[in-house]
Amino acid sequence: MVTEKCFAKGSAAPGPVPKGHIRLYSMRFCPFAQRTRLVLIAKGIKHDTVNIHLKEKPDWFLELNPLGLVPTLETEAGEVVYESTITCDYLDEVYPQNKLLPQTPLEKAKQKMMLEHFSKVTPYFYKITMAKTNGRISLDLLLN
Ligand SMILES: N[C@@H](CCC(=O)N[C@@H](CS)C(=O)NCC(=O)O)C(=O)O
Repeated sequence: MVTEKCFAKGSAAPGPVPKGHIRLYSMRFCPFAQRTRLVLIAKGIKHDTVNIHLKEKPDWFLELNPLGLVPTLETEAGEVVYESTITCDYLDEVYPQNKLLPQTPLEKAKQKMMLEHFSKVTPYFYKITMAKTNGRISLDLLLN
């Protein structure tokens, strides 16, 4: 079994971002962080991952991102980027290999329209994972 360390309030900061890497602050079940993770992997970007306990956030994490949200990226130079779609755009621009995002205005617009469309699904993800209905997921739960 793989166990990943999770940083909670009071835990020591993870230290500087390793040379040649970028750091992803994440939470294992966060669908937004999954976007950033997919881009990091698809582009073969060297990175380390620091999982944050989102109910007990360390103070040093709130200093990096006052909104306290994951995904958050930190570069070797200490620059911070957050908001999942912005982190994906940033990674695609900074790391030129395996371009993922379209280059023409129309294709860019189409991509954004699709993202907008599929973003409506994300709240349902939470309803499913947070569901406690005797182990059953009812249709009501998905529709309300
Ligand atoms: N709009 C943000 C949403 C990110 C988000 O809501 N992440 C959740 C975890 S899935 C979070 O960090 N929650 C902590 C909190 O709300 O305090 C994005 O796309 O990055």
